[in-house]
Formats: sequence, C-alpha cells, structure tokens
Amino acid sequence: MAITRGFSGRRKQAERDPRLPPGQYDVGKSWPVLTAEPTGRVDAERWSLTIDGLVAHPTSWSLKELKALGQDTYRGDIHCVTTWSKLDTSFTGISLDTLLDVAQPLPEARFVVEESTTRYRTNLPLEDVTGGKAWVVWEHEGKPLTREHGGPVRMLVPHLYFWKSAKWISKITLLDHDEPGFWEINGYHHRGDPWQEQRFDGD
Ligand SMILES: Nc1nc2c(c(=O)[nH]1)N[C@H]1C(S)=C(S)[C@@H](COP(=O)(O)O)O[C@H]1N2
Ligand SMILES: [Mo]
Repeated sequence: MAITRGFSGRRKQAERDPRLPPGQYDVGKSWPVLTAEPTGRVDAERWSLTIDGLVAHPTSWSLKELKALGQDTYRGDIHCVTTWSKLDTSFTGISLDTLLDVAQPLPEARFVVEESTTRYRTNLPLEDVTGGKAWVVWEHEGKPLTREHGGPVRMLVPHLYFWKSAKWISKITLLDHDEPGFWEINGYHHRGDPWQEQRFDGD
C-alpha cells in the first residue's frame, strides 16, 4: 500500500551509515575530481619519488623500483572536506612504512611535507604517515590511476581529509617543524581529521 511504502522510504533516509564522519554524504560509485591547479602531466617513465630532509638515507625511486618493493592494497573509505565521502573503495601501491624503512627518519624528524610535480604541497605530522596509515598508490579499484585523480602516482592518507593526499606526488620531505601547505596557508586545518571535523584552522 502507498502509505506503507512512503513510511518505510522515509525511515530508510533517516538511517545514517556509521562509516560517514559528521557532515559528510556518500557519493556512491562516482568519484569527484578536485584540483586547485592545472591537471598534472607526468611521464610515468621519467617520474620518480624522492624522500629527503631529516633522513639518514635520502632516496629516489622510479615507478618500476617502487613496484619492485612490493604491493599493498588499502580497502576502505575516503573523505573530502567539501563533504563528499567515497565508501568501500580500494587503492594499490606501497606503504610509506616500507619507504621510510629505507630512508631512515632521523630522531628529530616530526613532520612531513608532500610535494607534487605541480608544486601543490600539504603538511602532516610524521605519525600520520607511519604505522600503516599512508601509501603512495598507482591503482584504483584494480586499474591504473587516471591523470585527473593524480596518476601515475599519488599519496593516499585516507584517515585524514583528502586534501592531505597529494596527486602527482614527487617528493616527501621530513622536517623538525610543521610547514603549512597550499590549503593550510589558505585557512584549512593543519591536521584535518574528518571524525573531529577539523575542516578549518581553529576547528
Ligand atoms: N597536486 C594536487 N593534489 C591534490 C589537490 C590538488 O589541487 N593538487 N587537491 C586535493 C584535494 S582538496 C582533494 S579533495 C583531493 C581530490 O582528489 P580527487 O580529485 O582524486 O578526488 O586531492 C588533493 N590532492
Ligand atoms: Mo578537497
């Protein structure tokens, strides 16, 4: 009966997926593109990733060298500060832990800056990219990462808002102090935990 259907429909809408942090909505299968600059144009053959700054062994890897280190898959959710979340998605790449094992952070290293070929930057505490929380990734749901989503290789730090995941990543620098990146200079929160709604500076 019409009344029953309408009633159950409303009940369904009121249910909130517990995987959605406060103020976020589910985009479903789609994946919005958000870029504050021209889309990066990276030649995968010539691209490399460098870890430098406060490390015992500054190191650069080609994509081939990264892939030779192994492969990790993240399965879970991502959250953009503009309020969309994408649930139960997957990315394949290599854990930052593996790369930092090679580079060897010095005891005074406490923060990192991610830098893109496009010069986009974002900053993080070192502990937000260690302990199985961050990856550099080249595949999304089993396919090569597309250029508009940061391909050939982007950062993935899914427990923080997605602006902390630099597309076209090329350098990760370890520092003893925090150094605000593009959005952080423009009023965004320095850490960006979606579960605490750390959207803007002071949140
Ligand atoms: N190089 C670069 N990385 C970036 C950005 C950018 O403008 N340039 N935007 C950030 C923001 S605000 C978000 S929400 C995500 C968007 O990634 P997507 O376009 O793959 O959804 O990338 C982040 N990484
Ligand atoms: Mo964003």
